[in-house]
Amino acid sequence: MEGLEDGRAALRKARGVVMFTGAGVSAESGVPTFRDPTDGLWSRYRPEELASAQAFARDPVLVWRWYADRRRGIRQCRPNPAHTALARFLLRRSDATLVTQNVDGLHQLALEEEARNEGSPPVEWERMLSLHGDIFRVRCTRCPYGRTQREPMGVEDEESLPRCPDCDRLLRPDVVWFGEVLPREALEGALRAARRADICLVVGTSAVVYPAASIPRATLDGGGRLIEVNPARTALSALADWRIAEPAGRALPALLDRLPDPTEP
Ligand code: BV8
Ligand code: ZN
Repeated sequence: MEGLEDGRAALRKARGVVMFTGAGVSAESGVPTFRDPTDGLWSRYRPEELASAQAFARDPVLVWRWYADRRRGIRQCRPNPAHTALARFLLRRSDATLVTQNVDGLHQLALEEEARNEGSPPVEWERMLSLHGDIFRVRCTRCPYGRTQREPMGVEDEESLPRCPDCDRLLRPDVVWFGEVLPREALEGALRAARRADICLVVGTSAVVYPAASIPRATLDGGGRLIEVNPARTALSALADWRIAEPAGRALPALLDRLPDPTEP
């Protein structure tokens, strides 16, 4: 696998590693990415046309049906070997931080499973950062109410739209829509870790959505280097020192497993 040995050597020497992931890391789990032409009802819309407060205000039933559909699909999905390899690396290396754009919760699931398998304490929240929220959380469009909501949602019409138990206003998916600001602590924590990192491992992202896509660039600005894992070229490929043009489920176990922890004596 081209780029693999050099990438492993760079990770072995690195002090500070940020792993930055997008939808491609969940592709082998069966979660559709944003830029794949999804089939059925949703191929008529671009995500930017549905994942926004304007779309929700205009047609909350359509937007909720899109999210209910995506949740139904994601609920059947399991972490794949890419999620597991990243979780093991994060648990083993206290100088590693995982920053994801994904809202599918598969990184968190893999981390919980690996921590249980290894009998290790859960990773501190500052090292597992979600920039765009969680598709299995809902929050009120007006008051502070919010909760995890994993059960299926049958949204067919106005009457079946989920409402806040405290103030009766509409509930919305607790994700960051286009035109909305990202959670400040997660974004600042991710940028801080990226600036200090020797390596940013960029996995399965087209790197076109900002400000998330500024994370790998912050590593470059801090004098660090990029490893990109993606079968296709992206906006970052020309800036990557190493590219592994393989699916993440195959590349990441080969790249990360059994790497010694340089911080151990
Ligand atoms: C904001 C949650 C403004 C919702 C998402 C400059 C600066 C700041 C903002 C902007 C800017 N320019 C433009 C903007 C606006 C906008 C933006 O970036 N637009 C883009 C389209 C140009 N940004 C925003 O609106 C952000 N907010 O800036 O607010 C503001 C500022 C101040 C004050 C107030 C407001 C908010 C953006 C967040 C949107 N929410 N998700 C939901 O999921 O429903 S974005 C969503 O799309 C994802 O989270 C992700 O970020 C993005 C999809 O990208 P990828 O994950 O990369 O997925 P994609 O399908 O594109 O690519 C998959 C890749 O995987 C491919 O390369 C493929 O080759 C590869 N792959 C496939 N299979 C595999 C694989 N790789 C490895 N293995 C495989 N097996
Ligand atoms: Zn409320």
